[in-house]
Amino acid sequence: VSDDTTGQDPQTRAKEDAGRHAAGYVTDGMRVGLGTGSTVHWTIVELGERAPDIVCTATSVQTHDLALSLGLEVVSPDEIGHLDIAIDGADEVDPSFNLTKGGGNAHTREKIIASMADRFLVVVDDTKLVDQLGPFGTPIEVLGFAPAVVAAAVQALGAGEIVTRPVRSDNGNLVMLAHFGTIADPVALGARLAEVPGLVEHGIFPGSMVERVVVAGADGTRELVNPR
Ligand code: A5P
Repeated sequence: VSDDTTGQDPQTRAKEDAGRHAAGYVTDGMRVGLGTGSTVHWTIVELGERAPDIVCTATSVQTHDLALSLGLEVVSPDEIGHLDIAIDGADEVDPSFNLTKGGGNAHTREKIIASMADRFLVVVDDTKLVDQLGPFGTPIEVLGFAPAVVAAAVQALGAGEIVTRPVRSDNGNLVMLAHFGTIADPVALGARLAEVPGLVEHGIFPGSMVERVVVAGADGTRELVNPR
């Protein structure tokens, strides 16, 4: 019998806990990168409620519209230039803080925003923690010009099934999910994928980008700090 009186299932509640917790890292005067997904959604809601004096940039149209609707100031990445902090979700997190991202088709913009930030924080429920990246699949954003050529190049790097998603990215490109099985060396695979012409961006984020991961589960919220 659950004692949850909020009506939320435990995973939804964990996402809200992690998302709201991370908003505590945002203080007045900061330039803030806002990620995409159902966990960082709660970071944005918390910021909207608290209304600190911040300027934001968004990793997707969805996040842009949410943040604006909550009264946050949102400008383009070029206008903001540099970020004090970026906060985003993830689809997989391994023990070295490597991430799979792109479950929401937004990983290209998310990687740009994360790369602009002094501090990159990740918010997840504990189902996202994995021993090795791979089971989710690796999202790849691909130019529509020669998608079969790109897919063949990705298969040559070890992918089995590659599934094209029905929805394009905010950039108008195709997004595919490439299945490599468990990935022994995600940083090396990411470097190989980055060399494929026509592959705009892949969803492997090296752990070196990540400062900490806020993880929520049934037993509460904890932080994994990357020793880097
Ligand atoms: C968006 O493309 C992804 O990188 C998201 O950050 C990721 O899918 C996390 O989503 P949830 O927080 O909804 O699980």
